[in-house]
Amino acid sequence: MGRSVSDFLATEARLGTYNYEPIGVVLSRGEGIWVWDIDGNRYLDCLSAYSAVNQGHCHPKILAAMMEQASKLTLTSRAFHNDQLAPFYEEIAALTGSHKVLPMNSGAEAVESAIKSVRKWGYEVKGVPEGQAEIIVCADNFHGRTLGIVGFSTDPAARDNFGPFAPGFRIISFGDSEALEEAITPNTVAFLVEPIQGEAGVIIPPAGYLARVREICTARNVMLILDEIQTGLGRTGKLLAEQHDGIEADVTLLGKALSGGFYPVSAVLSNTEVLGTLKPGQHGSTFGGNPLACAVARAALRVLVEEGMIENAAVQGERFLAGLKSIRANIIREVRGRGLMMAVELHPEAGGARRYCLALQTRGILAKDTHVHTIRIAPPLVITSDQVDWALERIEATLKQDLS
Ligand code: IF1
Repeated sequence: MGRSVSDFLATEARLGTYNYEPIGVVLSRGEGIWVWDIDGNRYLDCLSAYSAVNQGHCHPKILAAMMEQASKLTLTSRAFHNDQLAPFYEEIAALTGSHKVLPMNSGAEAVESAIKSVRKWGYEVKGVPEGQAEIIVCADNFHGRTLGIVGFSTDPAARDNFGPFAPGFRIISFGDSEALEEAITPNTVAFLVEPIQGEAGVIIPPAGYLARVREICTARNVMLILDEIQTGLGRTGKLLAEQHDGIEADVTLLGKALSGGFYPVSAVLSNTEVLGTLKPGQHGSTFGGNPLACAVARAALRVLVEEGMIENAAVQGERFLAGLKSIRANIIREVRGRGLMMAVELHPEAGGARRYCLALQTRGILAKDTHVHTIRIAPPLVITSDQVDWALERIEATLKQDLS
């Protein structure tokens, strides 16, 4: 008899830092859209590790690439070259149309690296006075958990009692292009924004917003940095969410599904100007661009494209969203989504989304609440129509259930 759920949870409570409040399930196996707990119960993963397993859990081809590389060479540091970095650069640049790539590890590291690079571009190319560079961000943003990033968060839980913070950030409302125009000064070097705000609850900006933002940034010589760490790599039904608006960012940030959930891999992708400012000794990381990360990322990108996951996300996302919108339940305030990045916002009278996530768990679906009243729905991009219908049936039953 293995350890019980309560034993796992007690040990975590005793020794672990209490910085998460997980749902009481202990997972031990994953395959495609399914995960199993230690008692053998199967669940549809409707969180996909916050869009890090877009390719589905334990994708066999990514696993094979990881095992093959892990048995040969895992880490050399960037003090030496390795035979996986150049092919990774070629493949990600060709796929995204980027001119320069900076390989990092976590999403937050990619965000921090972009902030450093664009400030450097501001001083050395745009001519902003030393120490005066400004970056515009949006209220309700989520870009990671480092001190630099939480310094421009508007979420008290993310920033309270972590100060003092770095200066040089201006906050505007999301979705308001006029606010951007007004906030730009001669010292503005960049606008950093998520194409769709994920953590905020899948907040989709008005049609045309990103296209207008692109025009403004071009006209004012301000770099547009799109954080596609959650929206990118097929999640919204396109390779990059920016493609819905037919624009190209100056700097694009990727992470999460860049490794299919096998390994922390992130990347800053840019035009030549921004990343061209970094010279030897000015930035780096022990694991950034290591051969194992590159081999895993190459496989993760390959299966995403070759197995039609991006197109499937568009087709199944349309089906899933229409199904969610057709649910007649008084507690639903709004259903939002693009591709397989979806959310169901409940009225406050419903008593919070968490209890509905717990009820979903009893029906074999794992989902996560955000900002108290919203249930995120983001299954792996390999989900089939039958599985969408299977999920919709259970979500509808749960949302119609009287949990009072
Ligand atoms: C947690 C949230 C999601 C991100 C975007 C950068 C990062 C993230 C758009 C940083 C990371 C993760 C972090 C994780 C939970 C999850 C999350 F709820 F926190 F906000 F997805 F919405 N840009 N998001 O979504 O990437 O450094 O984590 O690799 O911190 O609880 P990271």
